[in-house]
Amino acid sequence: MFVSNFKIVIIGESMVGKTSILLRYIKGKFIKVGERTINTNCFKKTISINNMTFEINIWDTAGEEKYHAMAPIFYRGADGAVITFDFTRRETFERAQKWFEELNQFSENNPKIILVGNKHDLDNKVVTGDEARELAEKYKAIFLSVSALTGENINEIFTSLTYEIYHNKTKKNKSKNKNIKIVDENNNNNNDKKCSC
Ligand SMILES: Nc1nc2c(ncn2[C@@H]2O[C@H](COP(=O)(O)OP(=O)(O)OP(=O)(O)O)[C@@H](O)[C@H]2O)c(=O)[nH]1
Ligand SMILES: [Mg+2]
Repeated sequence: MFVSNFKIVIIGESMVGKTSILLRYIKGKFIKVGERTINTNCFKKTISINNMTFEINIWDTAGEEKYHAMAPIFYRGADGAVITFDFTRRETFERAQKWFEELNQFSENNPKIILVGNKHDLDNKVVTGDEARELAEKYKAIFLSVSALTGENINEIFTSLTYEIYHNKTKKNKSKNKNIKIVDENNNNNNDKKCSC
């Protein structure tokens, strides 16, 4: 049964790995990104939850500061957001707090937010999971450590967020849906569809 279209935006500082995360999710493998994002990329993916099908449109934004003025345009209508930082660059984590504030200020949908620490595969981490979790809790968000390189928790970003958006929209009591089953249709033919942004 077709239920809804959700818009999800991926935001965060330049080079934290936003495009790599999206490509890992859509293509199922790590693709070395040769260039910084200038225009927004948008991909469509289908996720099934029990008998319901959700189409998620994922918007990858440019992290470079010079494109920042455009950001609120992309927040518009977002049902969910992935705020990304790089475990090996502290300033990207400190900037994450500002992304939370900005989302609250500019997005009218009260989007569900997931905080993602990327490059968890690297040894030279300068941010701990505990402090990231604390920041996420402050904004009632989920936190996940991920790696676009190894694939760690990449599918979970989007399945968890879709699950949260669904509950946010239906306002159903979570306890009623304890047995909810999320099927990430990675192997079907829905991958790699460009959406209309
Ligand atoms: N070790 C490691 N490197 C990664 C990972 N994810 C991305 N990278 C590398 O980090 C660099 C930046 O990745 P991008 O995906 O282009 O970053 P971005 O956030 O999209 O950058 P902008 O488009 O400028 O906003 C690239 O060299 C990637 O190969 C990861 O999980 N682990
Ligand atoms: Mg990019």
